[in-house]
Amino acid sequence: GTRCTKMDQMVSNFPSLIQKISIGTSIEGRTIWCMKISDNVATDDTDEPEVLYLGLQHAREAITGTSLIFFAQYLLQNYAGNAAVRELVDHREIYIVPCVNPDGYYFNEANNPSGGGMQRKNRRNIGSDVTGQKGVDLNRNYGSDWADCAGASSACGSSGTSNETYWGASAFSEPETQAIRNLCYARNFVAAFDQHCSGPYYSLPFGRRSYHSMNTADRNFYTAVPALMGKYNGHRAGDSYATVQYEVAGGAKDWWLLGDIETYPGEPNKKGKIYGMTGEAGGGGFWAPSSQIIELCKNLCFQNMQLAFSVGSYVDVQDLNDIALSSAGPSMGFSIKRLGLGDQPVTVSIIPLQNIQTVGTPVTINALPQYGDTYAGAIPVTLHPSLGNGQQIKFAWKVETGGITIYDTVTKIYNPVTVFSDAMESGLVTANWNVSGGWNYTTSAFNAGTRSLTESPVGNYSANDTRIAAYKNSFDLSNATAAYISFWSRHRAENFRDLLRIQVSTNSTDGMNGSWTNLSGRHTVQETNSTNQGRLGGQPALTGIRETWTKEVIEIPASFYNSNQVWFRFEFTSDGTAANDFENDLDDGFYIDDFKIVKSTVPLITLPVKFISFTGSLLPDETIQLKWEAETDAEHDYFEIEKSATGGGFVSINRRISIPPYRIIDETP
Ligand SMILES: [Ca+2]
Ligand SMILES: [Ca+2]
Ligand SMILES: [Ca+2]
Ligand SMILES: [Ca+2]
Ligand SMILES: [Zn+2]
Repeated sequence: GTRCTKMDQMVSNFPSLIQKISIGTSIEGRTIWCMKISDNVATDDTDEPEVLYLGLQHAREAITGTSLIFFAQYLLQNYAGNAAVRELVDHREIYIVPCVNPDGYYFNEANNPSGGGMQRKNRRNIGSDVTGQKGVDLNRNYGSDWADCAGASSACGSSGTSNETYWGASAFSEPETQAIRNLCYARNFVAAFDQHCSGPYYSLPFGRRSYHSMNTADRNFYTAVPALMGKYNGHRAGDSYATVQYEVAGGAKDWWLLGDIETYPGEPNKKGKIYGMTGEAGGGGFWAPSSQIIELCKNLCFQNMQLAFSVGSYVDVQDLNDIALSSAGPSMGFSIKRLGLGDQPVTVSIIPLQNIQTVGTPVTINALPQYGDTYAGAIPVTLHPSLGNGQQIKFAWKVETGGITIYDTVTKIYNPVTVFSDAMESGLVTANWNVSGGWNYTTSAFNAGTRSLTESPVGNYSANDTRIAAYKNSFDLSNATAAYISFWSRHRAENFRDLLRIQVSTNSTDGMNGSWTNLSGRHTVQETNSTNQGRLGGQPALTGIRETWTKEVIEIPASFYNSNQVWFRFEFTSDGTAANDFENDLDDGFYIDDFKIVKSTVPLITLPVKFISFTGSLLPDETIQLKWEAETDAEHDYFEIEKSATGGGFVSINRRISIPPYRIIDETP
């Protein structure tokens, strides 16, 4: 009931952005509602890629419906003030069915009004009268591998009508699955997401792993995109068995990818290939405690946005130049890699932010035909003519494709002092690093040259590992005005469980002993463990899967600039393996290349922006609203808002283009 009220409120508050559409009727006669969110929502804009989200196929998995209502509200309420949300809503058609199984949900509501009801299936009048045993499991009723559970456990699916996974009398026997099927026939979904709970996983095709194999391009999509979606919720991705530890037949995700594929566009009762996946959700049990609801909704909101970006043209951008600039007229290199399922032209430009005099023309890449294709290019700039050694240069890569804009802010230093650098190309690892636990140079992966540094040179790391690589000399930051660590990394590690900490110390004598501070960089995450069951503990680390070489840049906090004996190290740690947890508990680990520590020792020129006011306020949903007023010059394009709990190691919260009023929300203060 509450959900329908919320939907009606959203429709009346944002009538040009959201429609509520009936897609069918449940077995007990309730309407199955779908929300469509897009600009000009009444118009079917065939240029805008379509994405589908389902909640409450399983009626007791309460957060699944709640999180999709939250997602819809987030898109609508932030449309006016958040450029990324606005671009997404303007250039996608987002379909959300928050409650596929209204009868089961109402049954739980009627019998357990304060939560905890155990009805999972729909309410077809079949099966025993014991509470929770009637009905058909909707997510075993789809048409791929339906009722084919040979050699698998009963969680795969069951012919027993009272079983929780009863697959129904025939594929698509149920009006609820028919409604989803017909919606998919009628639309052109590129990807679809089926939200379940609980457990921090993305359960990918295939439900029956021995029956199907995946081509390389699809495998690359199903590796890169779930890794992005899980950046802040600690989800780990794999097929059904790898994640939830049982196989599934007749699930939505497999039918989306494999079922009823049309041979020509618009063929009746057929659909295109839809990149389907199942998401579980963190937190405990089917009915998350109220203390977890907001956090879970935020985590799932980020995930849902990442999937929506990925159904259209969407790319990763990497800044290629060294952090130390030695030329007054450098050519700034970039590479882009296709991450999205669409392929529109990509335009790359540079927004000068500090100490840049002129910028060359933007570069347009017309096509990246295959998933994962890359393109490397460069844009020349000239630096401010009187720029002194040690001064900072700041700019942003602005990457526009299919109506989506991606920014990447870059800091460089003009002729800094190089404290230490290692391209990992020559000699023994012990010439530069004090190592424990197996770190060594390797030829099996590299960003440049032929070698990199890795914590597990032979195969996977082990459980309960601690492996350290420390730069073998301390260094002097007592005269520093800025100091940065820069390196490239590529990694496969169990998300939020197996971690690479980037650490500095001022009281070590060998890089091993002493007390250490974890630094945050561009790609580190530092969530708490409240719903993801991970090991981050609110401290920054690199973790998860990133198979593309990625530049990490870390600002050493100013609190270290009073020490002439600073130590640096990488600390890799893994959790213990757990039964019934995750198949890829152990993985290949981290590769590090082109490592450099630089510092500046001159007084730094500051940005040409004068702040008039700056205020922060705590909103009822536990987010922080920041507002400010400023005088900016004409060259100024946007504000990058960064935060830190310690006065150093700032991480980006958001960006705001330079059109007042300046206002952003920190979703995770
Ligand atoms: Ca539209
Ligand atoms: Ca190298
Ligand atoms: Ca592990
Ligand atoms: Ca390895
Ligand atoms: Zn479920």
